[in-house]
Amino acid sequence: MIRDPEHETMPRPELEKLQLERLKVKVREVYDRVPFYRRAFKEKGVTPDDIQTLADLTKLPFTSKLDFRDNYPYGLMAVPLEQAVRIHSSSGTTGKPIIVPYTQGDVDTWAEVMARTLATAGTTKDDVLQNAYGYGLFTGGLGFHDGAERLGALVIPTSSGNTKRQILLLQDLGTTVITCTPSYALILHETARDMGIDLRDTRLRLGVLGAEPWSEQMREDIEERLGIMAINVYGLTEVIGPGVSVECPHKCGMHIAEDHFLVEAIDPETGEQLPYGEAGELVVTTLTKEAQPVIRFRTRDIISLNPEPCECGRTMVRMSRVTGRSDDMLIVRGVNVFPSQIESVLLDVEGVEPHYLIVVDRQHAFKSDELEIWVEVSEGVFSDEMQKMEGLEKRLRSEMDSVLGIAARIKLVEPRTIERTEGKAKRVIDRSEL
Ligand code: DLL
Repeated sequence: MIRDPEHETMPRPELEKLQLERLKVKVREVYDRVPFYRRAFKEKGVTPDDIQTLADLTKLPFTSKLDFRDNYPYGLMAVPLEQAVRIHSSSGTTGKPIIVPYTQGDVDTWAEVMARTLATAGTTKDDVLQNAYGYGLFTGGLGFHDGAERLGALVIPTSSGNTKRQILLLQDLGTTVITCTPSYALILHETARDMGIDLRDTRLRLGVLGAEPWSEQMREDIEERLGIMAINVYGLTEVIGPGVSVECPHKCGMHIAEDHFLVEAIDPETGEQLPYGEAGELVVTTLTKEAQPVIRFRTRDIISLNPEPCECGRTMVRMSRVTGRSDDMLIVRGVNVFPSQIESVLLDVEGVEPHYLIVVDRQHAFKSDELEIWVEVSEGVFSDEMQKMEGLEKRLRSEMDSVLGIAARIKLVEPRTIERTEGKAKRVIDRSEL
């Protein structure tokens, strides 16, 4: 359902006009109120008056995670602290957490954006939505909670973890929509199976899954195991949390809430803006955030943008699945490869479970001659004769080589030996952590 047709199906020229109006206001606001931005603008020799068209965006400086660290905790705020009503946070890459304050206006906007996000994914007010994203500083829990309530769905705020109880509630309360990370969806399936429950026999029909990278193959696995449609949802703490983009049931890219977020794809090396269709780093400028607007935030997420109208009628630009983060790219004998590509190849092979670990030697800064991949094999295969295991190992090695061009050492492990995590899965691990 299109919850907000006025914005979601707005003709592009009108949408761009709205974006420009909002951009001008935000740029002026941060310049006047946030010393960090004023300084950064001055260094680039740009003032708010230079922003006359959307193309002028490229004149503005980028913001990065490091700027959050340097201005920790409140240095990027554009309103007095008394106007903030909530804080969310995520772990930074360099010690200090990322802090994001929200005004009441921000909380309201976000709830509306999330209601729209859930509606786009196919949720209605008649759904029973079990929210298994973690509640707390993480944006997943409260973000989905507020959006689902705004939509009028019945929310079960289980948070993540306590999986047996989740299954019990899911069955007894007639959950129709589950919201959690893709890896937690698999844990739900595994735990249900242990309890003798087939999730395909429950009322569960839809999963709105995100917060971590996952492949198309992983989607197929989840849809099959849980008997649901699995929809991809994307967002990040620095710009709001979940709600930046989401797929509609056509599953052909995530619609960006462009009336709130102005997006670009850039070349991560040069910072140059890329044309539609080319893979690059997603950069987001918030158009409506009050407490802590961000200008040209470099997400590190690699995506491509598609402006073609979608069959669903929405005119908003779609972004592809995140294929990797510019900082988690592995280099194996000079070949660049993202963990998600490895996942795609693994899960295409029969007899393999969607649980794996990529073991790297960080001493060599992600550069190695050979990669080690641990992967769980299915029950049937594991109990079978040695020969089958060897065949599988060989097959995986040759697929890695022929599809990705990398040499990988494959270690087949027993089902359920790789550690499960209830939030975001950790797929790449340093040898020293083993
Ligand atoms: O993960 C917000 C969120 C919550 C999104 C619930 C979706 C659902 P952070 O913890 O700040 O925020 O992590 C943001 O997670 O830059 C991506 O690298 C990654 N990420 C988020 N969604 C996806 C997705 C939340 N659908 C970082 N696919 C982002 C791939 C994703 N990566």
